Amino acid sequence: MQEASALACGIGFLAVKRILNFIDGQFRPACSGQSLPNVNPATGQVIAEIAESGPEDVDAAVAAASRAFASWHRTPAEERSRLLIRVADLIEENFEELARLESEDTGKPIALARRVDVPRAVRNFRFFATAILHSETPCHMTDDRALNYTIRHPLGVAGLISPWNLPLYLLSWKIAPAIAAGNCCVAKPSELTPLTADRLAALTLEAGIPPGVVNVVHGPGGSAGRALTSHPNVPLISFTGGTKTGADVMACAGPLFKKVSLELGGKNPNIVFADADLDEAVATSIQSSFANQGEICLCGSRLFVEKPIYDQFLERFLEGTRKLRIGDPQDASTDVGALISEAHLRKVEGYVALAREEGGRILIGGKRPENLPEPVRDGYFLEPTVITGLDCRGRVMQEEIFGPVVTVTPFESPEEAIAQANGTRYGLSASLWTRDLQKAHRIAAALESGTVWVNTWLLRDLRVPFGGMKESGLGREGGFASLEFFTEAKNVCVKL
Ligand code: TXE
Repeated sequence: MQEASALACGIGFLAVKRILNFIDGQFRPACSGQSLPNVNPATGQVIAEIAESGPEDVDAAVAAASRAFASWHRTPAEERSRLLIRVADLIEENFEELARLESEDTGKPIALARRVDVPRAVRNFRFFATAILHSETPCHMTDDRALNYTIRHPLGVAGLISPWNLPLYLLSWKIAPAIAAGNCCVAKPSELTPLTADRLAALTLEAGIPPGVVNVVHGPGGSAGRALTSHPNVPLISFTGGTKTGADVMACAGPLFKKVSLELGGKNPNIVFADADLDEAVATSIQSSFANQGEICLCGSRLFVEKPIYDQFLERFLEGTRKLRIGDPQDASTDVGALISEAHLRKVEGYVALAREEGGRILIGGKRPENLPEPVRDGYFLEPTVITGLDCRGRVMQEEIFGPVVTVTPFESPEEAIAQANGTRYGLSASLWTRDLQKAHRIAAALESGTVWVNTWLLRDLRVPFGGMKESGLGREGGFASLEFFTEAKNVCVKL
């Protein structure tokens, strides 16, 4: 199957994979015949060529999905469940290959891909495969006069657009509930990270998912992605990506009255009170600042520390950060890998320069690491960077940087911490650290944030509603919220 999806082709002296679209159970090149280079950000080398798709390819994928929908939505839930569980099993069987591909494609440490990305893809399929066996719809009597019950229908073709930071994790988070609920889908992964989407497409076929139920179209957001968000036969869009792009998705989907779910950016506060367990708060804050090079929408990029422990916390935080090993993502001991692209590295470096202009102090990092070993010498790396002394209203503390950069700011009272935490246009997630649970509940209630973690970070239970407030998104996915999003309710009222 893999041979079919990734044909070898010669570019200069390098043999690179050719990533094709997956439409109606077949791998095929883009209608334009054009392709885009796909770069390993740790080495700067081209590792694949991907189909550069446009509206014609999306049309073909939507047509295939529409045809498949006729029988897929009638397939009994038990059978859909069995097939999804088979996909989960196949991801597990191909665990090492998927972890390696994810690391090569994104620059993330392979240890992280093994610990987070691939296991979560397995869980996503298992979770929704079993959720559909346990969901029910409401039914009630209107006095003695009528019986009301609700039917939930899948909508048809779901358009699923995903980003580059957690490619397999986020794509499977969309594909699994979409098809579990009886929809067929056209997925558009990020053009920067097509490799695991390509493998997943092959695994769905191997699992026995009928052709056309899952389709994958590769290529740029402006052509392939837009063709999907503005397609009249795609009634539903689930999008994860930048806030600006989210606005464009809404502008395309709005006039067509599509159902839309948007998971967008974040500028998440991480608030540490003086009574916190300092060991845990320091260790987890290092993770929440720099995991995946800070390229997780849930990273705590604004750290607020209560004055009495500010110096002590900062000292220990810097000490721990200095110990992070930056280098070859394929080395199992690496903690911090490469950023996704040279353009993104420049953007993040631009924010470091801006921090200096805004009066900030770069305590550590802020530059590319020196003396990296040969295979990764030209990769897009940036040292974990800690900045203090910034005004909360400045651009560095207001805009999403999406890199290994964290700001640290002292606060004097819970009220000040809440005001600072809520003082951005984002509202995705927040962490707070305290041993006083009453205080924790009070502050959690006051934070404008879709998720609040207390004394932890990134502890994800797939049943909970997940999404952002303000400009961090629209709608909730996760658990039954996903199954609701991927279906439409119909009330049937029977007069007795
Ligand atoms: O996201 P984009 P990018 C944030 C982060 C990052 C910024 C840009 O701040 O720096 O977004 O990242 C497709 N119509 N996040 O450039 O452009 C695109 O091809 C339809 C936060 O990757 O939003 C890709 O598949 N689709 C985030 C997907 O949208 C379009 C994770 C996301 O790309 C499109 C990643 C269009 N007009 C980045 N333009 C999170 N919250 O998890 C692009 N796309």
